[in-house]
Amino acid sequence: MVIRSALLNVMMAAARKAARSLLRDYGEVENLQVSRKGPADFVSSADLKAEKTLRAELKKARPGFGFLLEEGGEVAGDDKSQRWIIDPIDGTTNFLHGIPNFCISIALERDGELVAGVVYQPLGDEMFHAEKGAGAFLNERRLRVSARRKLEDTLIATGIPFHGRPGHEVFLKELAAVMPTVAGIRRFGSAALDLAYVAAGRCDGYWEAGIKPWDIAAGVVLVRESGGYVTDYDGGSRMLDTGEIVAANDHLHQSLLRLLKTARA
Ligand code: 2AM
Ligand code: CA
Repeated sequence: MVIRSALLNVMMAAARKAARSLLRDYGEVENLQVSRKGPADFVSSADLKAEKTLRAELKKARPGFGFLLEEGGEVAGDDKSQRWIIDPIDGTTNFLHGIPNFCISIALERDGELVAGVVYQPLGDEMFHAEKGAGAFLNERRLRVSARRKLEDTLIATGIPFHGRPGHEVFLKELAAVMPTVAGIRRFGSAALDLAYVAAGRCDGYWEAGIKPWDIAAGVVLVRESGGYVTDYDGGSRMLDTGEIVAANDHLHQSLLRLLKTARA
């Protein structure tokens, strides 16, 4: 039996509550695929509804904390030192297309440092959670990053820049550098879950640029607490500011970082 802190319990309960309406809406989205208008408007209302629930639940439990929300932006709290960083649906495009790889992501930042993270994938009922200094877990099971040492054996996740966004050419260079050296590359479409997969040893590494704080904040805690390394492209910890992130197990992080650097040179 894992003993969890009150803080993680609050975060997990909020995620489960928001997931209930999300799952109902996802069921509808699957039906809407065949309509010509498509489910886009429906999905944005599902997103807003989930965010509202998360905000209300967390506010009830910790009234003073501030928020950084994907939809609602920054909301200052009375307690300036702590804020929740929230993505109500990470993997929105998947959700919209009836693909089950999406999640709720909640992180807590205290004095500028990420101290707790929850990534909940409702369809698989996979609750990834971590608190600084207390380890990372998937449901009841303790997580550890993979032990693979050779790049040629590794499965690496990444994200591809979206339509209308910059960075397509740079991404292709990065891909050209990484692809021939690894066993395989995956593009799952949810940054938070990609990081959770690195924490769980399912993937050996992950990189992406142009990413937002709410996509990665919770996943960063998961990777660190499972013994992995997570940095920006310079090897520092300004991922939330730069929107660039490289995560991997302890053996591979430097090699992956080096490959990405050469690609950009
Ligand atoms: P989202 O689903 O919350 O938007 C995958 O590469 C990551 O990019 C996901 O975490 C996803 O988060 C984010 N993403 C998806 N569509 C996006 C868009 N149009 N603009 C910016 N980020 C996006
Ligand atoms: Ca997101």
